[in-house]
Amino acid sequence: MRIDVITLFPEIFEPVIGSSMLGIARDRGVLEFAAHDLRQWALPGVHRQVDDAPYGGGAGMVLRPEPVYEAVDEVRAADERPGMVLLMSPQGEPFTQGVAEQLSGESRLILLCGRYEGFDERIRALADREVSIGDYVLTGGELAAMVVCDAVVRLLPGVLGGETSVEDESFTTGLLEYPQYTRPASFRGLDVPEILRSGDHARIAAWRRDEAIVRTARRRPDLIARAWNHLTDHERDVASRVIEEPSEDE
Ligand code: JAH
Repeated sequence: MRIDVITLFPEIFEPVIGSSMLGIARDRGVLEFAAHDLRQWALPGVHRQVDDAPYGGGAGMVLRPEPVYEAVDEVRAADERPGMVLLMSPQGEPFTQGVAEQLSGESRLILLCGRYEGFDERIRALADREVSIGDYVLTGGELAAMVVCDAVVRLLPGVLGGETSVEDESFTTGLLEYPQYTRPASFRGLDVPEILRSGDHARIAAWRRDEAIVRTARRRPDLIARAWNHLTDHERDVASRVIEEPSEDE
């Protein structure tokens, strides 16, 4: 996959993309990554302007359309794959594991990161999708773009080294993960549940499924509602008992 990012802060991507799993993906040739400075396409003039005051008045500055359109044209032309254009924005569709899976099937992504108080509405027409990583305001789209890159690239074949783990992760199963333990068996009076040390793999699998349901029902009842049709009668029982449970502070 090739990912091009268009941003006023290209340098903040290098340490993130160069390390961790994204760096490994790049070294293995699974990922080609480039961050482009939007200033390259600034309006002619000493100020190298990319933003301007909003029509109609109001606080702050808005990203102008011309630099962004020229940037997308030129970046797009650098490769024969057209690329899906994504706009990072708090007004976008929620970025979920399902969206990450869809994007991981693309051969090229072009990510647009805004700054200032927002972008000229006409910039939206350039984007195939507008995505939000959550309901909070950032100072720009760059951190959101890095989150999207991380979630998408780790799904590419050859990045995680073929673990089955991707498939039974939270959000892939639609439930939160069950509790995990490693050595020591006892730590500061906190013990690993006996069943996990029993060697009884069938009982361990059943315990983990129940614990995943209990945890999800307590913390994210919205996910239980969504998974309801895929749960067994026993799992629905476990979830219902938790949902009926009086909460701690009542
Ligand atoms: C902030 C342009 N979903 C998180 C998110 C994404 C982008 C932005 N904020 C939050 C943002 C300022 C300018 C984009």
